[in-house]
Amino acid sequence: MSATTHQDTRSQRAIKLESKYGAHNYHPLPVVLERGEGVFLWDVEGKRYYDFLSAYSAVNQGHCHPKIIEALTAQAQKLTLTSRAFYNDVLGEYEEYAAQYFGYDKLLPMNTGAEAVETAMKLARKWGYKVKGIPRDQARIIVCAGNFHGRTISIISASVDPDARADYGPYTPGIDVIPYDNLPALQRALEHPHVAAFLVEPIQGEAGVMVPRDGFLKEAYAACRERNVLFMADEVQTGLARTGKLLACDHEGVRPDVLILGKALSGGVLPISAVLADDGIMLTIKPGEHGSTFGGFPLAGRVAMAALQVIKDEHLAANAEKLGHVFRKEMQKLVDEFGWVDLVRGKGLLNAVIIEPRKDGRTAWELCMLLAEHGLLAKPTHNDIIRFAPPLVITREQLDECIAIIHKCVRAFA
Ligand code: IF1
Repeated sequence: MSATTHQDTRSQRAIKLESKYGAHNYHPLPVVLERGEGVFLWDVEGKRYYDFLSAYSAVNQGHCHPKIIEALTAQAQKLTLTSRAFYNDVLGEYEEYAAQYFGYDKLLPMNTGAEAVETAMKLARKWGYKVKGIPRDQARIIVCAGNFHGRTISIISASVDPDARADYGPYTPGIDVIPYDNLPALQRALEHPHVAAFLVEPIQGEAGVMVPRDGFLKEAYAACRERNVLFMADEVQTGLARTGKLLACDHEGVRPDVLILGKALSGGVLPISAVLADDGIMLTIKPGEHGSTFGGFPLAGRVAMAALQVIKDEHLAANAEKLGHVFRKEMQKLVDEFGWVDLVRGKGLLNAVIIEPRKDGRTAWELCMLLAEHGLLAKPTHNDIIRFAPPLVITREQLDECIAIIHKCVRAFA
């Protein structure tokens, strides 16, 4: 027990413990959460907040969704993990359900988003050598500047963000970076004969909800097809109804050759991710050539099926589409009224508002602190961008209340 003075609140004690015993790889808002339900979170002092981050779009279904928790607890009483050394009665059912849900031949189950992206990169290289005939160890993968695909060495080798990349070299070779939302740059990069895949976020989340121009995804897909290059969509953050369609690629009718999912695939209950592809790509990986201890374990299978069913049953994509328009319209009023609220952009309920630093140095961080005081949790990315992404189960009344909170805080911040 670390010594704490009596006047320490429970929040202060929790923060002190993390500081003393935990790695300092984050700088969280000073809010200590204890309970979540639907769109709401409560801190240890009992204060209630609207969650406008949704754990970076992992709780699209709302916190502790009863149907997902029920699936978790029921399976947890029976069998949690077998490893893939043996079969179990859940994995095949889950793979069939999810493969048909998204319209692919097969699913490769992993755990975190980064592991799914790494799996997709390995699959692209394997397909590049075995099917496309790229000379051994010469395969190239094209990525976009501003990307965020995870934190592993190969993924940060594709990053241009100094914070994500600095002092982690030497970097994985075979990665070409082009500007995002730039078709000519992609076409030039595709001229290289050894390109196996183009890995892209349909909307760049961490970069600040960068939405490409209409048609970019469709034209990029066509350019890849022309060059026999795999179009791999990282829908870890944009997928699962977040942008107003089941997948962000659906806005342009693009069917990725390789689909990467994570986060809300579990409704925020467990780390569950997946890579989906058709047989011509997926079967290039043979038994023993890839795997994971927990990948696709029975608990994950039951939870993921429940999480996906909730998205359908509760029409989360339609709700995100409808309320996203309301949200951006109301935020635009702030852009029109305050010169330092630069712009709002996004799709569905993945939106960002750009807040210019104030003359007295206050930034989006201070505005987020003010929002937290008023019961709404959001966190800035890259200093001046606030991402607003509530759980997709939010109602119109709840959204209106949150819009009023944001308006009130922006006015007070002026
Ligand atoms: C952090 C944000 C960051 C992702 C996309 C793969 C992954 C992510 C499009 C990897 C993860 C998380 C990671 C978390 C903060 C958050 C994030 F973009 F969502 F805001 F960092 F950029 N593809 N995004 O967004 O999935 O391995 O984390 O399960 O690392 O700080 P993961």
